[in-house]
Amino acid sequence: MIKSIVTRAFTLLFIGALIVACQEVQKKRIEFPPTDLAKENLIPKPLKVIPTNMAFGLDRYTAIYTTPNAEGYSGIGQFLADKIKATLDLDIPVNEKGTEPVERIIYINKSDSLELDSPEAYQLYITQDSVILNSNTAEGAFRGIQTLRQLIPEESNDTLAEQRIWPIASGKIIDNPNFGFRGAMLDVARHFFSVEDVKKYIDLLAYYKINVLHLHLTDDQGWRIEIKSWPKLTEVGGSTEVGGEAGGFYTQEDYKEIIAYAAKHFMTVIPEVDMPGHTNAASVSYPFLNGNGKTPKLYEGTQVGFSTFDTRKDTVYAFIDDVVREISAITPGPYFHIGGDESHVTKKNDYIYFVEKVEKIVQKHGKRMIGWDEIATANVDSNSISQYWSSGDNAQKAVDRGMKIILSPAKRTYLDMKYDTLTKLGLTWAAYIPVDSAYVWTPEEYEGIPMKNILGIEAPLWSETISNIDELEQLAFPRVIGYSELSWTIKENRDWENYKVRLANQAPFLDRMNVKYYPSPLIDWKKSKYTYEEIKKD
Ligand code: TNX
Repeated sequence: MIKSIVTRAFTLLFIGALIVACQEVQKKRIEFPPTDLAKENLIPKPLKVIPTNMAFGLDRYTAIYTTPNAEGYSGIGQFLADKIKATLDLDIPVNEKGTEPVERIIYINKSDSLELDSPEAYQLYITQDSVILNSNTAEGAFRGIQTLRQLIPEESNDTLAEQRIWPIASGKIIDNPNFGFRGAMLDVARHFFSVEDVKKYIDLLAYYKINVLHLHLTDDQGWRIEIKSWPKLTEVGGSTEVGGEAGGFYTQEDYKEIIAYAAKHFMTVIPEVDMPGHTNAASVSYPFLNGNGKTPKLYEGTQVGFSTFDTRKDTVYAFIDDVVREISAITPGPYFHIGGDESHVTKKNDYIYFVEKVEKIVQKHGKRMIGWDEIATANVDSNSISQYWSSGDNAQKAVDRGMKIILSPAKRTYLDMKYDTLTKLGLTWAAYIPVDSAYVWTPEEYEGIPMKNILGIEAPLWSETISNIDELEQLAFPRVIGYSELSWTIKENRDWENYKVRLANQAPFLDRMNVKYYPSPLIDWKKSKYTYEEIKKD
């Protein structure tokens, strides 16, 4: 109580000081031509945008201040300053006096407003002299910072002042996500992707407020995470990949580096160890695991559904216990994904027995189990989560069990599906998914799954046909940007015609980040280094 009064008093004092400071700088204010906050190309579109048709001038007389002693806030201020430095080559001091006098302030404020009713909610007030970002949590502040980054123009407006100045449209933004789970999955098993590749993907996803990265760490073609108690998994099982290249794996230190990088971007990592099918790489490493009656050999093809663990051996569960324990110990997020898809050579009863046993192991290690939609055929806990990829029947079973569902319908969200008949990379088994059909559907009303069962949306990128970051980007971008909006923005605020223009305007950002996005002919790209014609010629 007393603490809260003291906090409030300090906040009020600070705001008071801010108002005085703002009055001081009134005289130095620079007038810009009218800018309309409502016309900015924000993705995902915020809940409410109220323009006031003026602008805040970001320049070298700007400083960032964050609420003192609020955990995570100064780091977020620094994150913003680093991005401004990298993009605009502008040094903005954070919570300290810089070399220049301060005329305008970006204030990142931890509030305790009841209006901000979810952890990721934030409000942004932009006036001519200050930007005030309010959030109750560091996570909310981080999401708000992404909005602010998107509002900073790529080009400065130098005609009005002696120094370079970047006008930010004024007004108020009130924002809050529709779904708290907004994910992307990367298959590092079919082809391995380096820590640096994953970090770049995190950078890009975070800019669009995606907050979950699901890593598909094991499959028939490769085991990609070091397990100290079972070293052959990576020595043998990590040595190949689709097409016969050398494969690779993350040491536990590498994995921790990814986790830390994701955490800095307020992103939860979900590790997946796919079983009892998709386990050829594990069984080659330790043949006692194998349950399909054949001698396992390293596999570099792309077929699915031929492998299975032996589900009736205690030693198999002792092995799984070690794997889940070691990975859980270095995974701060609440989830562990057990795969469970396409176990075509596991007998039905064995599959059910397996999933129920592994669920207990996952829970024993303090994690909440996620599995592909087939897991709902077993008698799993209502606290476990089903990831819908293909079967409406399985989704219904999950609903009947009171489970939450992650929506990843293959024909809508699979980033590895080709855009159209001209796309070289990707598969077609579920659908062609052009940029519009990726966006124009309603997850809130998908196949009768009640809204209360939907945890969120995730876009999986399987890697049978992609082997480097450029190819990854070509399949993921621009579609993954659309999934960010589908999961953050409420239905009433989504509209293809409007989205299409905002997407076209992402080109300068994507180009600057050196993202080899697919320049879909459906979009009138603002400025694109890679033309549709070039891709067609490939
Ligand atoms: C199906 S989706 C799979 C993956 C493949 C993918 C290719 C799912 C749970 N299993 O093993 O990589 O199709 O699109």
